[in-house]
Amino acid sequence: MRLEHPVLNASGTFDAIAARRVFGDALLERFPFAAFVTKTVTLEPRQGNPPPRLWELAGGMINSIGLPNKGLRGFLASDLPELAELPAPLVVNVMGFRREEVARLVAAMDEREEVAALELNVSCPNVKTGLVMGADPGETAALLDEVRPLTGKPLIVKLTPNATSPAAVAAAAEAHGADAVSLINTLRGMALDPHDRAPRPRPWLGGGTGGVSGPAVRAMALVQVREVRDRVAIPIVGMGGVQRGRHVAELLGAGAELVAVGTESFRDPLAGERVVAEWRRDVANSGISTPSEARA
Ligand code: RRO
Repeated sequence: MRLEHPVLNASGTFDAIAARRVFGDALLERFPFAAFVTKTVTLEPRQGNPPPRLWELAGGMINSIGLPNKGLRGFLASDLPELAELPAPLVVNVMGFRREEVARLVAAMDEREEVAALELNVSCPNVKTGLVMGADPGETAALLDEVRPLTGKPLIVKLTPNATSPAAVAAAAEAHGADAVSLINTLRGMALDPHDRAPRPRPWLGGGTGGVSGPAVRAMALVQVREVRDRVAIPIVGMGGVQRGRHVAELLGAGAELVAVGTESFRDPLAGERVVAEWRRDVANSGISTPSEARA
């Protein structure tokens, strides 16, 4: 895939279909991202976790969304035709609770020419079994052994920061056929209900615990991208707390080829466009023009 610049959206943080309703065709004329990554699609439709689903922190937020989505059939029937109109390659993020579910999702997406690439979400912190496949190198290898033969499209494995060694999981993904890895997903965290005065206040989030994102996690993203870069040769999509063009340069410098904007789009829906403009201006001022030059 050839992309116009290195900035994508992080899965689940920019709803292009809703944005199109609000901004109309202006969204297509000024589409901020070099490729568009969908919110996670599962085999069956899901309601998601009970509310509240968000907690705002000084340095970002905690989410416990719980993968609400229309399921594979609903995605193919109603979301995919709309997403195919975006002027950027489409990356579909998929997650299964068992390997066979991921395999069915990958096989179905392989048949659709509108889908440019797949991101395997083995790192959702908000469902009980979601983490297992991505927390263990052996499980990640077994997943890739099952799904790699099913598609020739690029496969990106989205890594969890909640594993003992994300770099070991990345190495297993690479050895078993992944084309790229993306990181970081959110870090497990929790907030307590501020209205609950009991000695042991209840959690605020309906799902109990959640995933921390935003500027608070940027330093963790940087070190994990660097450690993964030291272990694998495949491209890395780096993300975690990107708010400005400067942060794109930092993740490229840590070893990423592409960078995603996530939580900042909740605060500023035009963040993608702004971050790209800032990064382009910094590049023009510095004379650096490629990610590999930025790393040198
Ligand atoms: O939907 C979610 O709760 C969610 C997902 Br799938 C994910 O991968 N990461 C996250 O922080 N939340």
